[in-house]
Amino acid sequence: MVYTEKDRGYRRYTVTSALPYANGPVHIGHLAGVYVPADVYVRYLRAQGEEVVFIGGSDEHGVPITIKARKEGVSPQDVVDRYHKIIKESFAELGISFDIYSRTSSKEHHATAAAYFKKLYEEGKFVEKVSMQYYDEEAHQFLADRYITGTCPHCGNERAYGDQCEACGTSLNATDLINPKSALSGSKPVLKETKHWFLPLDQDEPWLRQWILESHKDDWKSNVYGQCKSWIDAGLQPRAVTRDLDWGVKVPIEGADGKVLYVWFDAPIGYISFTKQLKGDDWEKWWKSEDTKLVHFIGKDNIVFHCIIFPSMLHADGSYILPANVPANEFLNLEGDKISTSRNWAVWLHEYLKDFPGKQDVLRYTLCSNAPETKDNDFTWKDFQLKNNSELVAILGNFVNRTLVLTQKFYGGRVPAAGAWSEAEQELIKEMAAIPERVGRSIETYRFREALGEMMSLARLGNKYLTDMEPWKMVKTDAERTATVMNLALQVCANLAVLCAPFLPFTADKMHRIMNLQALGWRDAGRTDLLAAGHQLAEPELLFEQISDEAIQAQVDKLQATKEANALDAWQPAAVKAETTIDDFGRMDIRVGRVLECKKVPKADKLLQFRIDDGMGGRTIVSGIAKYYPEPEALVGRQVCFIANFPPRKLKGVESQGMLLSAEDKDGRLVLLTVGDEVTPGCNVG
Ligand code: B3M
Ligand code: ZN
Repeated sequence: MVYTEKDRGYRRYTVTSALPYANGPVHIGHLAGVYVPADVYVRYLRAQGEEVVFIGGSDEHGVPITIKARKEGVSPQDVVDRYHKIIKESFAELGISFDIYSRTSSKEHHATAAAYFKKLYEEGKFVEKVSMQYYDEEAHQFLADRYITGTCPHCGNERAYGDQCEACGTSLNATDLINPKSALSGSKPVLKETKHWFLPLDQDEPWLRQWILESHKDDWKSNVYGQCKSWIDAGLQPRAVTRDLDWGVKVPIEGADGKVLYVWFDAPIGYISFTKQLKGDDWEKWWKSEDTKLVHFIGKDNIVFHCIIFPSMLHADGSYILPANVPANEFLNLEGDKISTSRNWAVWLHEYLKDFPGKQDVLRYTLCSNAPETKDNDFTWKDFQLKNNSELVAILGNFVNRTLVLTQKFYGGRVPAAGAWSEAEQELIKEMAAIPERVGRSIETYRFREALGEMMSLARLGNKYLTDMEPWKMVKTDAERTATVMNLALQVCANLAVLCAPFLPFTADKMHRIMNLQALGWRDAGRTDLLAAGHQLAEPELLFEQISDEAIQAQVDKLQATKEANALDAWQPAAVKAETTIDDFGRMDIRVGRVLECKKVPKADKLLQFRIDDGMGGRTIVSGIAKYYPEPEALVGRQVCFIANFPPRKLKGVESQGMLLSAEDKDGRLVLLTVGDEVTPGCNVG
């Protein structure tokens, strides 16, 4: 049973996590923002004996999918099949313990979403409107959502989408955009008449204001509450819930040919259709009973959809419960820069799992301890290594390993009987008894970083206790006292196996295995009799291992390569310089010369020394291009261009009479300007 009195009234929990678009893999930003906290929450609730469904799945409709398909020249179904598989498998490997991970392209979902729309339509809950929408005359397509970009009228972000500005989170109608542009053809779209069905959010303001701004003033996170308040205060607009697209859930009514449900109408219904898939006829109590607590885990860019639009849809139906909480996290950055799928600036989960096999809990721990719970935060590989080496290895791992190895050494792996607890034990026991509730309350109020810290405080206490007691010395003089100390240290290990489980499920399993510990509930934590005297432990095993500088450097290098690749992609020719004149140019004396000799300048790794046949007796020119021509002699015989009338200057003791011309390519490489043998050394270049 949970600790928070307010939650005591619930008999079950429906926990959902945002459905990732199946147009790419998941990355650490998704995990830190949504999936790790959601998984910690549901694992904890299950340990408390609560009835929980944890609902997840892939969001497979919407323009992000069709843009990807168009880019790759494949079908949207090919795209979602590929990424649904990658996402589902990588979540499972990270221990994200969904009770179901489904997908919105499933026929069950299409049926549920279409039926949901049809019920609201037949009950007259939509406003039918013929309106002018943006149309791309080149692509012959209406432009919705990410098919159209423009400047956000609220914050000036020039890359706002037709349905939302990701910079300020505001939900938009495409016609709100300033200077709209088609993402398909780049052309300026025209307005064309089309019919759509609108959710009258403006009519929902009174109850939304009461439900959110009054009844959730104290228990919704301030970042969530604040965003909702600003939208409601700004005045909610009716919102189109259909689109002129062909990929999605077909609108199931007459006169809607060529239209599909707006992805943000159909996707949240996925939570419901997936629950139906999971629970069959028993699904309704998970969505319609007042004694069910509904919690949505999302990132901050999804707040408007989960706090305003989806609740409006649920309210319009009238038979559903509303979310009790939507503990949205802020964003996680990577090495000081915004994570970006399009720029491949991310740590992809499936790649992490390949690069760090068996280290799922290290990532879970790092992302939980660094979670952007109240403000954006940053992930660095250095910090990842530090969290592993100086916290997991040095504190939790070290404490458990020392305790088990000493028990193996002193008692053949059997738990020794404890004598009377001294003051030191009583102090530790008192602390340990209070920690489960502290961890539990933090989790129940969505403060996962704090909860993790509370759990680790027990490992720190255990570590300090062993260091203070020094049983490896005590055993020489006081066997009885040593047995008591080791017994309590083992009880602390058993407690940690319970308390770390929501955060570090793989480590918890390993601890249960090496202590031969039967599965315990949360309420068992805090006790000092979890391991009976005489209980046989298994062979000790290390819980964590050091992560090397080399392993970290390899990741940092990988990101550096991405940065360089992005720079190349983003490269544009430099702006043309200020105007000059033919006279100015005429003062430059540019000639062709044949390379007679080319060699490195001693003690100058950047310089090459050329002997040039300039048709006038020859000259020496020194040039800083050694890095790009590792075999200087290969240049002999080539015809180069050079400025002949620069004053001579000494470079590393060599007099250079002129300057070779080279082009600087987009990656910074210098390439000598050369001409063929059809011209004669010494002739002019103009
Ligand atoms: N597919 C995720 C996103 O906006 C979106 C969530 C849907 S949850 C119903 O990145
Ligand atoms: Zn904006």
